[in-house]
Amino acid sequence: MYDIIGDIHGHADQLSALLARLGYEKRGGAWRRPSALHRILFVGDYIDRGPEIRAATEIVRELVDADIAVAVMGNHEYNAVAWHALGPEGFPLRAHTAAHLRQHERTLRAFNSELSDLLRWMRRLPLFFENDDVRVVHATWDDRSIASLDGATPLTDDRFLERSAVRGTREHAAIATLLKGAETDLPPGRFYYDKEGTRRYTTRTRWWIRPPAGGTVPLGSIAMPPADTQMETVSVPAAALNLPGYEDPRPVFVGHYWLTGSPAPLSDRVACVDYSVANGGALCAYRYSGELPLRAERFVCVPV
Ligand SMILES: [Mn+2]
Repeated sequence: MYDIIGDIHGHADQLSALLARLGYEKRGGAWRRPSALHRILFVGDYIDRGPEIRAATEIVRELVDADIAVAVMGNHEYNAVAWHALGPEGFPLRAHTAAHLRQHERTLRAFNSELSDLLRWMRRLPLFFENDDVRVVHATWDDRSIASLDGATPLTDDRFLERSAVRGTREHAAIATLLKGAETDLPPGRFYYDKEGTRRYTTRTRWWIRPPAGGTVPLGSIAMPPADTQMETVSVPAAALNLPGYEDPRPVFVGHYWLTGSPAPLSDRVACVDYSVANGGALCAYRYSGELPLRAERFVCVPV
């Protein structure tokens, strides 16, 4: 029995409420689960944006330490590690721009910039998790990216961390794909504005779909929201798309995509559990017990 929990972003109250709904409770200072068969899988993005980042990370860390949960890394944890690490020339690996600061400042404030313990923990988070039953990654399951890594926790290596901040390296490509999502270029001249008002010339894709070998594909059929609705009418050459597809019999659970509306799987074996708690939405979990196809009724959300 796996309870896969979506992006928390410092919303400790909703996390506590969701855990209670799922039958987890803290008694006498120790976390208890509904049964010894239950296990929590967190999909990443514990920090930034929300009001109780310290409390949220404490709960996640307690559950991991108690061997009740596994927590994988989200792009916000990666970005925080890179923000606080210096490259060989003495500059931060993630530039301290205004836009990057906006994403991270709530965490800086919550910890009074005393993040060393949290940073050590975040650096050790695995980039993905898999066992015989199930797989979890923050944004995209991509066998090629995973094969390019030296194990699930490559960021503990200083050299890997440094190189991951350099565009064009295999380390950068793997982090971008696994934690930020496979993207594809929009046709020349096309763009849209993301939720932070930044112009985007690429779109996140429905990476689990393998496009046909030849011909063209309507962009709307492979683009992930948010995107320009006019893209529905634009077709791109299938050869230009580099989508990994997903055909493994084990289901894969992701976060990251800021979904809204009524929770439902993305395909028969791919489900996103991020329903935008940091943007007025819900904190959701999927309670998985071996069923395929995955089913909308298996989502548990607060509020709702
Ligand atoms: Mn994310």
